[in-house]
Amino acid sequence: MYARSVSDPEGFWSEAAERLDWMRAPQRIKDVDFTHGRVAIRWFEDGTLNVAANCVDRHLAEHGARTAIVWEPDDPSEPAQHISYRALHENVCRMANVLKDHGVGRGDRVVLYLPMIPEAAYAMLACARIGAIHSVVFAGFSPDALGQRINGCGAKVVITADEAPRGGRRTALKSNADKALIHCDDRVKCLVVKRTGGQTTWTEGRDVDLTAAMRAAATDCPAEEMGAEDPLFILYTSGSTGQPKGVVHTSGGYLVYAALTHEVTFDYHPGDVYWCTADVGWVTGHSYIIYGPLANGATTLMFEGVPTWPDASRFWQVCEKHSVTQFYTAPTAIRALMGQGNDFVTGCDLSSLRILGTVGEPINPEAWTWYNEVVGQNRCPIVDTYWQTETGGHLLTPLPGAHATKPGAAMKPFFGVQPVVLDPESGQEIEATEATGVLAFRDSWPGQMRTVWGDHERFENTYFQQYKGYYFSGDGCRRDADGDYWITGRVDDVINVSGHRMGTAEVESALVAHEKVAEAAVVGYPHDVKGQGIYCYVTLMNGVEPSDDLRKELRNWVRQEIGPIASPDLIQWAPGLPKTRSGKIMRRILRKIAENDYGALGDTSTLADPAVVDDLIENRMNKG
Ligand code: 6R9
Repeated sequence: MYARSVSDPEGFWSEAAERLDWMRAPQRIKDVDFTHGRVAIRWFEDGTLNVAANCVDRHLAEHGARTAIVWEPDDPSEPAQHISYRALHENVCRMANVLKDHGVGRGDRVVLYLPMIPEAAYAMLACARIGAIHSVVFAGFSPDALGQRINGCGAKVVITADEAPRGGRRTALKSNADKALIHCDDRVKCLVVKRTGGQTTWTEGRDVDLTAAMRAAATDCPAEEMGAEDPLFILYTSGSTGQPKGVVHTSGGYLVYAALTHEVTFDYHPGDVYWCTADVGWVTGHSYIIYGPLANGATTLMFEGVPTWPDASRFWQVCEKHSVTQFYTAPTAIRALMGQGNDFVTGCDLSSLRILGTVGEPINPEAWTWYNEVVGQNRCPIVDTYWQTETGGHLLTPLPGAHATKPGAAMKPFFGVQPVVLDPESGQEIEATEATGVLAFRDSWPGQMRTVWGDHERFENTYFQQYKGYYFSGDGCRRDADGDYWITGRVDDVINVSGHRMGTAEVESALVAHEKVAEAAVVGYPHDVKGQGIYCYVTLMNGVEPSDDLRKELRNWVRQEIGPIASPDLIQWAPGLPKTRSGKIMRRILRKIAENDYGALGDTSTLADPAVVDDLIENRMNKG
């Protein structure tokens, strides 16, 4: 199948597209140009469909009573919900009608800032149903970050909830949205799900009780006929420079790819209960909680809580309670749970599990082995799925039962995916089987992003400029003697903290926005649980005294500017930063110091003032 998928992509993908219900079946399958200056990616472009109808309506006739979503709330004493495809249809239609009542239509943008509740799924599918474009903002982002994203895509409506329960605590989402909306157009409406019933302030004329409005709305709503290349969603993600980019995914190709990868990678069969622990605020939640599984008529579990509350057995309790068959999580969660000891796992009945998955960052062999032996009891294949917000779905992964697995390797390309290892300097493909270099892809797959929202030039420059004719991933990789792929991590200024992508430039600009900070440089360093931690070198304004209180103040400042996920782990006071004579910060050196690897600093002769390096080494924070 793989050989055919690359020798006859048109044939392969036109057959794969038959898994969807099209309103008009596509005749033109693929039209792709990776040439910098005229990058264009189109799949199934003359086809029309509705994504929500594919994820909901078409399952009604035969499987209306089947559970579409199992919802497990934060608090285990609150009852779980089993939402059938029929109930899903009703709720999606109700929400779609509320959106229409507030003037939302084809092509309009809607920002979602929600907990992991069924309404998040209803909202995404309601947008898809009426042809609106959703942009989900992770509920852990700050009001500032939310405001930027509302303005960035010119959203007409924000959908949020009063509060988000997580780990027994509550985040005041509505009050965050209030703060964000101060900086947005007055016409932006705010629809509020009543999740906890907690106190909120209300702005008449702007705020709408969505729970009540849905109750009053009609239970059917026609599905718009959309072009395959009409945008389905925008999702902001971090890059190596400046502001996060709005990654744009379209309807037909994205859904074909999300559905096929979900079925094949997880060996999904009817009757399975599939659980992906991601948040819908990330791409993994989009493709592998909502779109892929629902397009396949699957039962997908949605979890509101965290792995360690009420205690570290929660994941395994949920697996037992709902007889989960496929379990898909991130290495950071596996490492955190591994550290709590095996009793939390072995006390639960995990005999229903068949396949385990990981995603988000390289998994270290110790964590892989623990996952395999303790959770999977040596009988569940582990799929280590490598992919990105930009790629829409899995690019490299072993297929369970078909491929060997190796602890820490993402193994093989998915159908239609053609990885190459490039020499980072020359940009030449390394032909030898064993190779180390940067990871790029020759040719397109249907789930690939199409553009950066409002900035196609940035799309071309980020992914197609450095290595001509390829999609460049930003990751380094190694291909071993068997031809299997190992991801070695980002080669740009993106760091991966607990599986969350962050641009070091974003943290730097938050730091320098503080009145006491003159200059800042941020790098990643190895962290036992998070994979990478955030290490900040900070130069203070003249006359400002460094102190632990100021460290705390800066940490809170960054949390406020970006969100808790961007909290600095270590802040080192740096009287000076290592710079070239032309004033460029030499991050390579800062990275080495943060990694505690200062024996290998390399060439420091181009530094303007080599003495700053000695000072930084002497006062480094990461002594471990
Ligand atoms: C899906 C997702 C993408 C970056 C990617 C890479 C890292 C993801 C990985 C992995 C090694 C894996 N990454 N999966 N590294 N092995 N199985 O995580 O999207 O948030 O955009 O992050 O994550 O560095 O470039 P996103």
